[in-house]
Amino acid sequence: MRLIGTLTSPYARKARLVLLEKGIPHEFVIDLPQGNLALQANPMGRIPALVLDDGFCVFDSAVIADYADTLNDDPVLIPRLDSRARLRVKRWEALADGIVDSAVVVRTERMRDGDKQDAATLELHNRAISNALDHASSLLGKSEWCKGESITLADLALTSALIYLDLRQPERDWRGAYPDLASWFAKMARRESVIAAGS
Ligand SMILES: N[C@@H](CCC(=O)N[C@@H](CS)C(=O)NCC(=O)O)C(=O)O
Repeated sequence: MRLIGTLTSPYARKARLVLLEKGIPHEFVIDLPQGNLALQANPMGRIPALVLDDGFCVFDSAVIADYADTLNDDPVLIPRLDSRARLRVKRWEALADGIVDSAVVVRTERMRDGDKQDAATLELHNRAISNALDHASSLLGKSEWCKGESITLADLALTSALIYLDLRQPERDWRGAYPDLASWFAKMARRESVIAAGS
């Protein structure tokens, strides 16, 4: 299978981390959003897109993660039998993706000329990020993993979101505000998959 994305896309990183953690053989092919490969695989031209060996195309990152997790049990990243545990992991993913969604809006807004930037949009989305970080930190507490006793999609999605936040909002001192989250992230950043996916 081929995963289409870029090295900086947080959604692509999340999908890639899932494939790497599960040891699913794949080729990572770099293409920009709206690039030829991205458009062939996803009518919206967004990345990531996963092209299966028979040509079937899968998007978006949550669907890719969900599908990839069914391919083997080593490890199971989205609980299968316990519906509340499954719900918790998927809610973590939504929280992490929500951080990314707002960080993308802030970045897009900041790329406009100063006088064209909308202060209310910046305030709304920066506040959403702050609230989401606050929520993530209190949910995580001092636990080793976001959910349960082992790694799940929740850890990978949050790692991906924080890497993106460091890239686009390096001025945001979330480590200072949330030392336990910072320790958890430092441990995640040392994982082979995270190193392989780059930052
Ligand atoms: N919900 C989608 C979001 C994907 C997404 O928005 N990707 C960005 C790149 S980080 C993109 O392709 N943007 C270009 C566009 O929206 O046209 C997912 O999780 O895969």
